[in-house]
Amino acid sequence: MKKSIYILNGPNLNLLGAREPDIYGSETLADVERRCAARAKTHGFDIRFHQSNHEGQLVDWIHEARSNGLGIIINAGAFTHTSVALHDALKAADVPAIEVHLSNVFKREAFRHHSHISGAVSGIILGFGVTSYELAVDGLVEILKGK
Ligand code: CA2
Repeated sequence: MKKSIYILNGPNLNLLGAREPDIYGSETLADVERRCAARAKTHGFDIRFHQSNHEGQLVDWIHEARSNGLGIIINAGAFTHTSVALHDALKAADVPAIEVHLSNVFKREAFRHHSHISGAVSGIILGFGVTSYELAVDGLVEILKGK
């Protein structure tokens, strides 16, 4: 099986485009997937794109990426600010990971300023809306090509 870039999305990101367009924009998660697939394709890579509202499911996909993935792009949503389990899973992943956020969390509430996962990833991209994901694809590919 050809290895892919895993793109993982956490809680409530299935609502993208349906609410809070002033913060998150009007594109849907399906639009994000299409954009990421197209961007990865220009670099010769395939993606596996997932969303879950459940922490354990995200942990399971990170474990899966250890054997079937080239790298991980993760928008952990609110779990970013709470999850030691995601930190530990990313630390153990053995593949490079990029943390991504649509919004600039540092312009928002103080509880969004701390990330539990930043210390377990190679890079972080935030604040560019849906373009954050495309920039993360480019950044991850840079890391993969440098290996
Ligand atoms: O800016 C980001 O990408 C966030 O990871 C989004 C999370 C938030 O908890 C983080 O602090 C920053 C929230 C995702 C929820 O997405 C929604 C999208 C549309 C409508 C409602 C929620």
